[in-house]
Amino acid sequence: LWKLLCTYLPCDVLSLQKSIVQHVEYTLARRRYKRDKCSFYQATAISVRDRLIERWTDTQQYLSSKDSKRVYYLSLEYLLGRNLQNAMSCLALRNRYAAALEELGYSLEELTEEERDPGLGSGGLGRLASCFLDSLATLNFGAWGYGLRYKFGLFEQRLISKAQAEFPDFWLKEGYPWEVERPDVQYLVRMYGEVEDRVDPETGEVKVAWKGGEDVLAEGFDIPVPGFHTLNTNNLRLWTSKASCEFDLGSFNDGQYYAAIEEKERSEPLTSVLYPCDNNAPGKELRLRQQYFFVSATLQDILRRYKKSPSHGLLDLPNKVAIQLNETHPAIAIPELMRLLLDDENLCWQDAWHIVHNTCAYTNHTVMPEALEIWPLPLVEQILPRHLRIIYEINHQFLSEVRRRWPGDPQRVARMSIIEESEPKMVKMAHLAIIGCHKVNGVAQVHTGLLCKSLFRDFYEMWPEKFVNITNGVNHRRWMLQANPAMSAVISKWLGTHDWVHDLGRLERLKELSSNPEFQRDWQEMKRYNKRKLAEFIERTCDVDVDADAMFDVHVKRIHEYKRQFMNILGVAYRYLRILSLLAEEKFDELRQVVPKVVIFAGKAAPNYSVAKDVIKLIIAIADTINSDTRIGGLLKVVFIPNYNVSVAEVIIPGSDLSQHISTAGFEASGTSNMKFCMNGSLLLGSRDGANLEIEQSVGRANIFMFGANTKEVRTLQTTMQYRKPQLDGRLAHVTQEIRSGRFGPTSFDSLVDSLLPENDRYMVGHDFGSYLEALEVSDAAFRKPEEWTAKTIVSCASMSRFSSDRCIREYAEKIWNVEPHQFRPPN
Ligand code: DL6
Repeated sequence: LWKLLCTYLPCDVLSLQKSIVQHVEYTLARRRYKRDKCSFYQATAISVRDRLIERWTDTQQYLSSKDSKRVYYLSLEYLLGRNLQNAMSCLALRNRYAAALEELGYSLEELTEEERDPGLGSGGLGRLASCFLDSLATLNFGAWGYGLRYKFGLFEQRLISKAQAEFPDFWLKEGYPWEVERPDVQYLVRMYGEVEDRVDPETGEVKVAWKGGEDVLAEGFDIPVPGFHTLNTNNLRLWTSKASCEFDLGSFNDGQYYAAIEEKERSEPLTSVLYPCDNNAPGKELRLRQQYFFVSATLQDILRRYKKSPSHGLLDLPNKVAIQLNETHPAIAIPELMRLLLDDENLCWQDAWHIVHNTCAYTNHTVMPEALEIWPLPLVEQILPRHLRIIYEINHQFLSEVRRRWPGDPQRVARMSIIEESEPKMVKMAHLAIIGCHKVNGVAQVHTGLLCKSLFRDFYEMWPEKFVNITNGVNHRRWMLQANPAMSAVISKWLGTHDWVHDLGRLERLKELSSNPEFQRDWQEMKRYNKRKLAEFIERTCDVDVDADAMFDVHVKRIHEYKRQFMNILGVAYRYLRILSLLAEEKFDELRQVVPKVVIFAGKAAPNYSVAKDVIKLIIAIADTINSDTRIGGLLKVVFIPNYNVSVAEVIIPGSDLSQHISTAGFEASGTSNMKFCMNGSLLLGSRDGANLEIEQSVGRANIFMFGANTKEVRTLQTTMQYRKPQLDGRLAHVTQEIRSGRFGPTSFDSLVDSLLPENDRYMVGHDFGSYLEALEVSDAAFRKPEEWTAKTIVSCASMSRFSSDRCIREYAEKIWNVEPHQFRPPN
């Protein structure tokens, strides 16, 4: 009987249909004959989830039986994207589900649209975490992600009165069929209260007790993370906060109904909302509480699982567990793990420190000072009094070592301390993470170089072997196979195999074909098809009609001064003014040379970031003027697509010809959409920053348009500009004058325009503007030669193997985690 029961669910078309219809009727209790896309999407998702769950439980069982080392990825953010097609492809059931649904009267595509993106992250850091989970599963690593189940994800952006307006994103409104609630996985997390020294009467040893305060309950929700064409299925566990007891029965019995539910009210907001900042630390008390709540529940869970095995001694933890901290957001894990080992497990300081240090590693994703987390010491003391004591002790021991290594260098001691001696004193989370972890990594070569040479230089001098670079990567299965089926079909047809899906290096063979006219024809048709889809999407979302034969020039990412969407729109305004002057001067030969262009922007600005919101307003104002100017015909259109998220990116990226990644050098740690665009046959126009530089090495200088100052030049310019103000580029001066004079609507955008004055221009827009326009001209000239352009896009795509998250994960496994993939096979 058990043998019979242990076989996996049937996956023929009829069985899939039965399972979908049964879930509509029995799980959702809806009418199976009623046409209802939402129910059928949910039932299909649950049917797929059933098939994931059996692999998932088997994987976990296998890992426990083999006692394999596990990786735990701790991230306050994930941007998972839609799961339906991804899960079906992983199970190799996409075609069968599509056929099953077709006969039931639904297309897989229309049901896909029913799924809401869980926006549990604000930008590149969260999307990277999701790519990592996918690659970890596909490469057969036993790994879990941990995060928070925010009730409201990243806000929904709408454009109202020509500006960004924010609306809450209640992504759980219809339920989330991919998750499984775990009421049996609950932990208490304490905050506030006091610490007290207690002398053990028998040993005379002083122990610290943390008393009082408030308890919040953490409950786990699990989402299976399937690997592609492998049985290995990992887990993403997201915590939600609950009151530690539903009702205070004492108050309830006293007739104080409201007092009884007060605690419930106080505890639940903890995981209500994601802070929408990207490269900016919000510095709010609730955020610190979220971080600690997340870390404490996660570490309790990891330790509980670890201790389940009778053979495990705690000192062996680093051999069985690797914990990766995604940025400093979970850095409070260092003192929390110390606390659990010292106070709950009664280990001595040296043993506890050995375990923490050898288990944890930290990834840095930014060098921007405003994004580096520091917490007021009095706040840490109030919320986490026990942890502050531990931090003091870590700092004390660390600074003693610094003093031994560099006697008579008090400045160095002050620079390296975890505590900043300001008013109030601050706790520097990055220092805590570096000291507490055995490895620290940056996310692109130039970024890691900056960490070692400037931001963390003192630490690098002390422990050079601690610092490593692991350049970011993206999951090409989502960003090519899923997002761009037309391109995937062309690639597989010409390579005669699908094996590139497992090994992106196989694309190299496309380079030899890059000038083959028939291959080029297929490639161009594929691109036109994707551009038409994008044009329809633009029509639907922006009500602007665009020509799919124009060059689609795309700039999509969070709106931030350093990402320089401002410079892009100034360049667009310049192009518009130039077309007008060619028209006025009747220079028809030159006009014929102008490449028709659709400039596409998308991205969210943090709600309290007024400069970024002004940039959106300026883009919309300029777009309105240009799009309604009938004189320029189809030569230029500008659109701002609202509510950028993973699903919108999956439509935009395959439909692009050119993509812009134009941050000020030294500010963008890596960027990851640059990789996705190249993978989708789009050429990159980029500054000398982040992963752009490594992409340039891979695709070759002829296949990328680079411009502007490099990191070293930016640094020199920033100092020299303080006393030598350069002249504003004449073209830039002209554009800004036109903006101020009302050419693009009544708003003069004074503060934005003033930011271009040399003394204000932190992001070097003025300095780089000239070379930026030149790079645009070079890209226009290349686009005028379709065969050459197509060959470049093919070579660019074929050179992307380094930027797969598979490569990245293998590097983490080898350089940081010291783990091997496992060999899980199906049960017989
Ligand atoms: O590493 C992922 C991603 C990089 O690609 C971006 O360049 C970088 O800006 C982003 N960093 C953050 C930092 N957030 N904080 N703190 O989002 O990481």
